[in-house]
Amino acid sequence: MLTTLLTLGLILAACGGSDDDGDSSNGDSEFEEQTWAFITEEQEGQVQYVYAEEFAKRIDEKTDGAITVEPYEFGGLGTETDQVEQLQNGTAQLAVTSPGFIGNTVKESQIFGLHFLFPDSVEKTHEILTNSEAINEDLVKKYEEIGIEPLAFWTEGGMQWTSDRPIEKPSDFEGFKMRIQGSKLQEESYKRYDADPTSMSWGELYTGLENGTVQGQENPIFFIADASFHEVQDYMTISNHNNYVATTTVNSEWYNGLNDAEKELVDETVEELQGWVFEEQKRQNDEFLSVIEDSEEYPTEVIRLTEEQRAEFQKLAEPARDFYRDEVSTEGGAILDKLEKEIEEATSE
Ligand code: 6CS
Repeated sequence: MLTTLLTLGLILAACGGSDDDGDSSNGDSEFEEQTWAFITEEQEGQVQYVYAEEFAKRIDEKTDGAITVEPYEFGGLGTETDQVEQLQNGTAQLAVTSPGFIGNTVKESQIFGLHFLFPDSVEKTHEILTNSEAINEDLVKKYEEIGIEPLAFWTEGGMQWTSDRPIEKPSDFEGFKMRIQGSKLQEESYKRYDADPTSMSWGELYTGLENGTVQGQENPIFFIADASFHEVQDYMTISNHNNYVATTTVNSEWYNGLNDAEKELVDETVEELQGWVFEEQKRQNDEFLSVIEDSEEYPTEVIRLTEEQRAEFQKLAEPARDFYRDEVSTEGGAILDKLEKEIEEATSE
């Protein structure tokens, strides 16, 4: 019921604009008055949400208040997959989406679920996500096929494991009830370590970890601390086995219907935010590491994997690339081949 009411509110906000007298022109701006809904999978203060807020602030400034962007937190609009539908059907104009949830709709996006594909360095990963042709041209086409236009791919930071037991080697995962977001490839990746993966929305995760429905999860450090997962977990392994890749996406029909000035405004702002969000995730991940390490009330042992330990996981994770090529999509296989070459080039510089 609450979700229905909130969704209705979102539709009205998105369609209604902010003009009481029905006149949608704006004397001081070249832009028509209008309101765009921007949904995120996170809550106030968290990286996706502050990204949407910063986008809103810049659009407001550039249009002298003619265009209002309304950021929506995760929680009120249904599950993460409901949010993908809201973007697809145009209820929302913009959204930050994650491959772990959109992966069953845009199969090829599951590429981001592969462990040890991107370099250990978050800076390098950011560069690759920003410049890769495999991602920004080939993968983009796969989203377009379902009415979604991705405008930027960016990292929310390296992924780390939290657990109820120390995770230092692949056999520590044996029979381990691991929470995943929901894509087939994430499932396959954890099966490679003999873990027992279970899909779950992050809205259920704190309780799931507390009552033992799942024993561990993966996320960037800022999210682990801000969502308080460390309170109900005893260990955090700094594994950087993967990156949390977020995607700035828009409804294609809406985007293609924008006039040149509006389109330029959106594109330019997304481009500006690419560097901004890199710094923001870095700041949050650095700051929240101390929150976890210094907590006396909820002590969490932080384990830092050595290169040799990471290599053990990497060896088992590699064949998941064949799963992606053979089972996820043969077209995706071509994207992966190209991306692997781009990563090799970027890391040998
Ligand atoms: O673990 C998750 O599902 C959540 N993690 C992040 C970093 N953002 C939103 C997402 O739903």
